[in-house]
Amino acid sequence: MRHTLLRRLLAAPVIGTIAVMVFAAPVAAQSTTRDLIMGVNRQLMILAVPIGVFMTVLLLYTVLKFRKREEPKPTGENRALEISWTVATAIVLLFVGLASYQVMADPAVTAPHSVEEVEGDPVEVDITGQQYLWLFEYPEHNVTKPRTMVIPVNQTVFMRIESRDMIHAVHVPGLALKSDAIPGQVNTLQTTATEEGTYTLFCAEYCGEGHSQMLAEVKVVSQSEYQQWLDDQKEEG
Ligand SMILES: [Cu+2]
Repeated sequence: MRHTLLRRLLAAPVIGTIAVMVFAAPVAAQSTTRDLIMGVNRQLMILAVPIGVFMTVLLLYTVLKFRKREEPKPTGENRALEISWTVATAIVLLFVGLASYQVMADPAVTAPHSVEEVEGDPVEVDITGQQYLWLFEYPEHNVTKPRTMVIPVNQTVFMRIESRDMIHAVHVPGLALKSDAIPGQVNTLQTTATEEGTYTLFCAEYCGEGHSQMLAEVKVVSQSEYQQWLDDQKEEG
């Protein structure tokens, strides 16, 4: 009877794993950065949910099964058990470490310091934060625009981020980009947007009374629209 109960309880982690795999199924990401981060998040969830469910079930089972024992006896040494939980923990930590390291070492997550280290032909954008707006400069084309950054889809974009006054932070959740903007220091971001659309850039570091209005738009457009936009800017300038 009890064994049937135990077996039923142990089915929970299996059901949990299946549920996570169904609900955390890969969805089309909007940038290579987002794809990497969501991917490792999914992997870790598939690992963490069954372990969490298994531990909870084990705890409940132990509490229920032994609740009536009046004279509890301490557990003696059990070397096999101790070795197995040490090894199991080491394997879990190794998996978490390797999975995270692979993502963190990717240039789309930890960008190189200079554009020379970027493969291919990246679009360069210098992003400057100031109370309370964002400026986007395209140094290769001599174009500077406030409040709107236009980038081509499926091409690497390399961004240098700086501030003129306070500490600000670039945050584009839709593309999974985030970096501090610090006076006197250049931080970098690199990504390839893979889906056209308009994404909001938020300032993610409280920088004064206009902080909540310190927004910008990131427009991901086709290659031809991007060229057209650049030409228009040059004519205007
Ligand atoms: Cu700000």
